[in-house]
Amino acid sequence: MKENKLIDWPTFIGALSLLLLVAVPLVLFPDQGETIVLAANSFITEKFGSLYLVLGFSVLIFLIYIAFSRFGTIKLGDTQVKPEFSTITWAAMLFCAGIGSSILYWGAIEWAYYYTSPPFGVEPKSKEAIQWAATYGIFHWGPIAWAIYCLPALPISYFYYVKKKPVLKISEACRPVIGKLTDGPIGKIIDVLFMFGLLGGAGTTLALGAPLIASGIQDLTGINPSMTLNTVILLICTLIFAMSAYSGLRKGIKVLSDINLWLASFFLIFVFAVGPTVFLAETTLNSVGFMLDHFFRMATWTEPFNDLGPFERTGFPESWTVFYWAWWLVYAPFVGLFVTKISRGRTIREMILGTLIYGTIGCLLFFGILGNFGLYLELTGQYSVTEVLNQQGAPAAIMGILSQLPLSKLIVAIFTVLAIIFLATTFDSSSYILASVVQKEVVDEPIRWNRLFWAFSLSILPLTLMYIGGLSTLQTASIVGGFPLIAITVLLSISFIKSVREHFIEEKRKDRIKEKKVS
Ligand code: NM2
Repeated sequence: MKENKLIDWPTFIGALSLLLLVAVPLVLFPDQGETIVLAANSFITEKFGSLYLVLGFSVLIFLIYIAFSRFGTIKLGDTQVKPEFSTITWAAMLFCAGIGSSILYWGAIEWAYYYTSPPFGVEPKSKEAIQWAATYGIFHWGPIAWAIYCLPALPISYFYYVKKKPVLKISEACRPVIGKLTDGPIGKIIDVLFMFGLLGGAGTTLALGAPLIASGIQDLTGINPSMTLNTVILLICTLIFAMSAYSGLRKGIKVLSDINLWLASFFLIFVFAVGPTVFLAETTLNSVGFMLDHFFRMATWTEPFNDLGPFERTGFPESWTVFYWAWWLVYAPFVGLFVTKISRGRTIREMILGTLIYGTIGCLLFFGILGNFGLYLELTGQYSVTEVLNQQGAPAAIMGILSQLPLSKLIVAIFTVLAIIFLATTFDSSSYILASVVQKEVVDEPIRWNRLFWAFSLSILPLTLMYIGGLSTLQTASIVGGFPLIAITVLLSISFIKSVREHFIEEKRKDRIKEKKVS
């Protein structure tokens, strides 16, 4: 078949084998599997935790430098081209591309984990713990996180618009550094590792999202959550996406994303208006200041010593900051490909500052409104979120928070629909990218069976992870998947710097020739 010739089989088989190599033993030997997964988690986070922190922090500094240097003035597209989308639409699309159902989950509940197990040796549930609880989430979904998202967009968009070379593969964006190796095994390994990372990151997302939806369904219908229900939910989300992809209705997903944006905005405005508005506004603003005050401290906290005794650790930085940076990292090249597509006509500076600012503000709204509402319930004693969290788990606690709102059934329904659409769009965008990477060439869209294949493959890891269970297990998928991405991110940065330097040398040379001609 002609279609099959388009498939880049070594990458296809490489990524699939790696996926099965991880998933199959875990299903066959779940008990040993759990031990191995947790060992892998602590090995990477304890031995290399600092590396993730250094990377996150450096990426932010690097981006700010690029934005304000002459490189920031490079325009993505020809000089006369105007930005394709208005800034608001651009910001909304950017946010939707990078953020999925996880913000519903963590936005609502992250504070509760910090409140009961705070950082810096702070007394649990103390006044100080409240401050950190309301702040740390915003930090983990803040400027460093969005900087990690933005970095791959630099080389990719530069090649796409300025050099006019469409980049659909991450290996291609590394070409200025690795040269001809891009076309050999090294290039393929880069792509396979990127795919593996994305499968891991999506694994974490889907394994968190499915039980959340199950809990919403339980609230609405009384059906008890179970592994079967989780599996059905993942299948339904795949099917929603598959139907629109199969019928060629690209618009289907676009419509879903729009509905999501409206529903999410309505939801947040509703909670803000009928909830404790002043408390929400004050706590959010206060947390922004608190975060800025402690930004460097949080960005570099490795917990080398604390009150527990020498070499005793709470594991806070590993369980949270390192996990988060890894999780953003695995999605970053994929977001980079998307941001590139929507950024025609903008300058690199606009792209960087837009991502950092709008991304951070978007997350701030979710955490500030949804998270602080839960905190309010806890502090006033109206509803003990932490108790439910301890006894029944996070999804039940989240639904419990929502049930404290007026029209609670409607709100739970909206929330559950939001989570379902978010998951369906995660399947859509991730399978699009996975399928594109394993093709030699993409005409219009990746081949249909190829997309569907990756959409279904995306469920393999979350199903395995949910089967084993435990938050650390889910986190491990991103942490392990994200590890090779550290090196790839460094490669991408060097690649960008190298190309834009050459760009300016070339411009100067052209100017000199022009000057000579004039004189
Ligand atoms: N990030 C933003 O599940 C999702 O929301 C996708 C998750 C990396 C934490 C992205």
